Amino acid sequence: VANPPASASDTHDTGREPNRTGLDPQNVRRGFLEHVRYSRGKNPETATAHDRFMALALAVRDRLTDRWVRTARTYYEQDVKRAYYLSAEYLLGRALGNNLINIGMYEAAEQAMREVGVDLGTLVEMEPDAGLGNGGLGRLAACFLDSLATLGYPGMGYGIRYEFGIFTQDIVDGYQVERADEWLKFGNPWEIVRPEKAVPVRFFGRVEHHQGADGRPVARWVGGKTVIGVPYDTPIAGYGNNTVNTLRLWQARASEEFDLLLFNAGDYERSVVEKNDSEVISKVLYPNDAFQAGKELRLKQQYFFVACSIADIVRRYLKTHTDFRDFPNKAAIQLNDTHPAIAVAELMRVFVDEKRLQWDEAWAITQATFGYTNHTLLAEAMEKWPATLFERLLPRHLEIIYEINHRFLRQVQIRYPFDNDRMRRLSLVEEGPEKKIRMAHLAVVGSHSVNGVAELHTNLLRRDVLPDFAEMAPEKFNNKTNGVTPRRWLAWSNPRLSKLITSRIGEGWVTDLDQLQKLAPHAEDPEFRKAFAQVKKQNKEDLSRYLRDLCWVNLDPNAIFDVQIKRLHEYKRQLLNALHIVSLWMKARRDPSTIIAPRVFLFGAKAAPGYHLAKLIIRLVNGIAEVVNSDAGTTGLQVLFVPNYRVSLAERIIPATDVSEQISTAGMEASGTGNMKFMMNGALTLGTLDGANVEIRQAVGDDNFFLFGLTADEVIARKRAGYRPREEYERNVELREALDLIASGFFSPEDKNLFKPLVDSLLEEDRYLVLADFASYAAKQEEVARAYKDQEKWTRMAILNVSQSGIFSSDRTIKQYAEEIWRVKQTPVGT
Ligand code: B1N
Repeated sequence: VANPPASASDTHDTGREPNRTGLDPQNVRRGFLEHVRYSRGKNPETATAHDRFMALALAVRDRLTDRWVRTARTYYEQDVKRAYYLSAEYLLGRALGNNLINIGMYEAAEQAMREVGVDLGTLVEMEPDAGLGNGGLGRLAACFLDSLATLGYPGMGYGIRYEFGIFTQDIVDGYQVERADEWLKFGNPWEIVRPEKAVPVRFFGRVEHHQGADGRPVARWVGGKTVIGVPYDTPIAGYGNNTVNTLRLWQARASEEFDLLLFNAGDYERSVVEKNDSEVISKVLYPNDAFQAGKELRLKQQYFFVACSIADIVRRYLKTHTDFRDFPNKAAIQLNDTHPAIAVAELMRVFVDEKRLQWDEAWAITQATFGYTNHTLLAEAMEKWPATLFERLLPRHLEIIYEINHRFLRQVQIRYPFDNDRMRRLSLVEEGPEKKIRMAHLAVVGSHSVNGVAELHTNLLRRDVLPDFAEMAPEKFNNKTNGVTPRRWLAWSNPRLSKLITSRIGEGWVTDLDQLQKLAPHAEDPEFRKAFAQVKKQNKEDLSRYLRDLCWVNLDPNAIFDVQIKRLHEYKRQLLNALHIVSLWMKARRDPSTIIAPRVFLFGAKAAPGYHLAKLIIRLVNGIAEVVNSDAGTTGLQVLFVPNYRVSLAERIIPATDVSEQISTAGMEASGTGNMKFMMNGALTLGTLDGANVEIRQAVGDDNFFLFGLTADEVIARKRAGYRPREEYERNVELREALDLIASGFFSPEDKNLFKPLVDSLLEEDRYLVLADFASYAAKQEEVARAYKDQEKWTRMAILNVSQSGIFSSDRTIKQYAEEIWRVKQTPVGT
């Protein structure tokens, strides 16, 4: 990609030379050296590796800046409709490599660094992951930002600038130990703070009702406390174009440095406490994935970033408009799950209370503006807030929610007279010992679009979770199957495979992933298969080297690399994987020839700090690893729990994977996105008919997918029929032996009863049907091992997986959101 010349007015503005931010190696080298000196205050000789990372990152940011400014100007001048993505989480990972790839200066940077005696790979490793998310939901938001920019859509992300992202995980004596993620400690070279765009946010207080001058009632939310939201902007560069969009993250600041009244009264301590109360709002990401803890601070976080973002969006609209009739033609707001759902009430508050719109007009505009994406069917993840909490924290919003509910239920009553049960089911308010606000219901009634994230998930959403809403407003419901960005998850993370692919079909696949289909015929070419297998082997060697230094283990790169990396959750069934490993190992002890093909089992997973059973599963996997790895009689089996799983680790592991474990109980995993990354990198999926696995299997064909387990409907039927896990245990010798060995304390010699809670939960309830699916899983695993022995056939299957992965590009997903929900248009940015 050629460096766009700065426009005449740009250079005139600053008087800088036109090629200050050129992309050729000489220019990059000069930019780097200047930042070493003038941003870091160092000589090349005294600069640390971290100084060098910062200097290069700043040189890269300089090279994004003209495009960033031009992008903003283009959207403003053309007054385009924008898509606003509201998300409590963005799991961005590292930015340096991705930005180098997207603006087409990776090779130039590599050469520039070589010329000054610096290894680019070492600098890349200096960058901490931006871990402002838990798992799939946050990573999806990050992939969407990449696709929006690459496709040239006017899109913007809003969220929270957590000072501490997802915790760092240490493994100590087999247990997870959490440490604070101090990602900002050494500075963040990508962000720009914009204090002039700060927004005040009110909490608590009370509502006063008056008669307005126009005779209409006026509500005034007064008193309470004010917190300031300060925006920090991060550039999001498209691949191979001039688009640089913005991710705007809000940081909470106390409204005054400290309360002067208190300070002057001598109560210094209390004045500083108040400051803490405000600034704690953006302190830390809640580390729960698909679970609602119901903490007041969490609701404060949600309202905080929503209020800031809505104010920002309305302010931007009013720069070019005088009334709100055109608002839905200029702004589409997507709610990433219900975490920002309070935005529905907040936009109504701004319209009705501040801008004095009539309720009905405000409501029509609001509905036309919002779309809601649901990401989970799990009951324990559904956000419901006690009305009492709402009343204290956001008194005006509770009134507005009651008004929305009143008007909505009246419509229900007209459509379904005398159906009180239906009214109770549809209400935004759950009655019971404690009144609660159902945030999903608020999001559904406040939006014109409600989508699930995979076909199966959307169908289950319609049928089982929101059936009354789907019946009343079927046209709202739609599916948007998730996707992942091929820039990070193939071009950047797997350079060997990328090069091989490009050598056969050209480089068009990077922005048009369906072109990977052109690889299918090459699966029949023995030369291509050989090169493909070689790439996988080299990636496995790289990973083995990395894990040797990190974990002090020597993994066999000739073994099958069988990988399960995702959050630790009972429904994801890491336990099924672990139980099977125990049974494999027991068989191999009796007869080593039962090891059909050598295998390395890799796990990576963070458990929510309060999720005791999940943490116990981590301890179990480590207990199993200790035994299996030290048993000289079963060298064909290795087990490793890789600590601190995160985006940058996924980038190393996925290209080296042979078998992708996607083994959730059918009907529980809304989509999954790791499954797509593995497929794109030539791993074969061992999976249930859950989430997007269904569509992966459809795309690649049954012959190239290892399917096992009950279907979602069968899971429901089994539970309805009265599932008895102990019967599975009695029936299956291998399962029984494995469970008995765990129960005996063999993997926890220091505490024989350590795993009793795990074994008991499996034998007594087994909510996720681990035992019911065990036999089917074990049988399919045996098939996997036999298939791997035919290397030619395996490689053919792997190539076919890559070739059919095009539909899982987030570019496809984002085009569907843009065309079918947001109605925003691609708006190229000129040079
Ligand atoms: O969202 C991903 C899906 O691919 C996964 O299947 C799904 O589990 C994940 C509350 C969540 N659903 N719900 C959450 C995260 C944090 C939180 O505080 C819920 N994450 C998902 C992308 O669609």
